Amino acid sequence: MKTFRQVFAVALVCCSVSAIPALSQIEGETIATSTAHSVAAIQDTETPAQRDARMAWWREARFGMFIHWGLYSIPAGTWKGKQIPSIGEWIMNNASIPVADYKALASQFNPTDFNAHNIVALAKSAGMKYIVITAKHHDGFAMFASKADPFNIVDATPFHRDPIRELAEECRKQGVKLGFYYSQDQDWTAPGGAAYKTDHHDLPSHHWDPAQDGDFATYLHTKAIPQIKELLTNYADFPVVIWFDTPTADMTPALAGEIVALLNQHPNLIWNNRLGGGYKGDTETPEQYIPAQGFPGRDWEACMTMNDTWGYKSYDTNFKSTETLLRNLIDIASKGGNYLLNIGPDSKGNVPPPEVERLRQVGKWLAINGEAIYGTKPTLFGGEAGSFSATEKDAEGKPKFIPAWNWRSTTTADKIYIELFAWPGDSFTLPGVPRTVTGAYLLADNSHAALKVTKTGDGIAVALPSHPLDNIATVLVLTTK
Ligand code: H79
Repeated sequence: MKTFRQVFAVALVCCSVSAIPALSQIEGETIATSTAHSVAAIQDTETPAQRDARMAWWREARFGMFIHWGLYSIPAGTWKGKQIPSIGEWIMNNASIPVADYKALASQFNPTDFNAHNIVALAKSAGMKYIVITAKHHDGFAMFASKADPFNIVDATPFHRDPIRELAEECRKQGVKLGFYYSQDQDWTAPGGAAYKTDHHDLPSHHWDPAQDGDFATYLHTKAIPQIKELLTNYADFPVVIWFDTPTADMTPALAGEIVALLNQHPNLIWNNRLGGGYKGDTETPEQYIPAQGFPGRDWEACMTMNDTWGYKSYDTNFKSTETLLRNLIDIASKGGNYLLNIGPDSKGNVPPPEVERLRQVGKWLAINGEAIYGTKPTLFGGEAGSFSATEKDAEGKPKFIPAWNWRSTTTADKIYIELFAWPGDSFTLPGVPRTVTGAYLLADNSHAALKVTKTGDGIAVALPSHPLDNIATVLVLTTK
């Protein structure tokens, strides 16, 4: 058995970040003294076993639905007759829309087609285990009932309903978990909220309307923190996740610490690495890309769009194929991560049909092959994901990773799953397997008919039928001991 010291040493290496507090130990007890943080976060003080328990459902889930929905679904990418480039939820910033003009959109927001039951059922039919919805994006509009600020969907629109409450109720009924995205730092309609127009996240705020000017700490104390409190306390079992975004230098360690003190009161909560103030949170959040090798030792979640926008844009029809979406899910699972895949409902509350169609198709595959994804561990191999180019460099000047798309692998205690993208012919060979293989079959074959396995030195060859059972990914199961 490993000693407590050994276990903890591993945990520290895994998240070797400056934010981790100095630790001293007395016989199995951890005393955390925060050096970098004035307020120690739960991640700084819990034991590895407590962390595993807190993260268990999230690690099992592997697939979640991101929902970007707000006032930006009304202009839907067009302002004053001009199509505004880039992501739809940024239209206020990208078109430099004055605060009063943007706020006036609220009086037109009446998404009477919104149906929480159908959205949660859609997530379920896609095989998604959790939902994260924009409770407030950078535009500052709260999609929930808020006493802290009147610019919210209940008080400022003819709709007068709280979709977050309706989703929470449906998620409870249908057994889906619910988390809230909250833009804690950028807020383009609140005085003092941050705004930036470049990807240099630590430049000072860049306001385009004097109505945005003000003191950041005052914004935080009068709007963001009170609203985070509302979100943490008004929805019974939820949120299970708080998803922060785009921290700037305005979010000092001391200000972030005030938010952390609130989060600490919810000991099962999971929150991401985008709070700011030096806090690392629970999860790495690669956005719109899948890291070559995941984040070994860290929990991580790739968030991605199905087309090229998060918030609805009427003319963005550049949808990825079901094949790409499904292979992304498998690729991510094989590297130990979660896939948070976005939908962007329109201003009436309808989910765009191409998104519904793709989610249903992914769900059909998962209904048959889900055991190769949910709760699995990363690949035991690694080379199958691709390799680093000897000549090509990436944007940072490092060797470029060239992905390969022949197969991926996921793992459980007694099985190795091989998700075959390209059908290898009449036999699949592995030069080395770090376990003893006791049998093989195709997951989508109802009878689980045994496939012939031949030993080849340290590896195996598995005899396959002539055609795949699924054109996107056929799962070969190796039973192991
Ligand atoms: O909520 C979604 C995005 O709105 C948000 N994060 C995801 C989950 C996000 N905020 N910033 N970014 C993503 C990346 C920033 C891109 C920027 Fe730009 C480049 C900001 C300014 C230059 C994109 C291009 C937005 C405006 C122009």
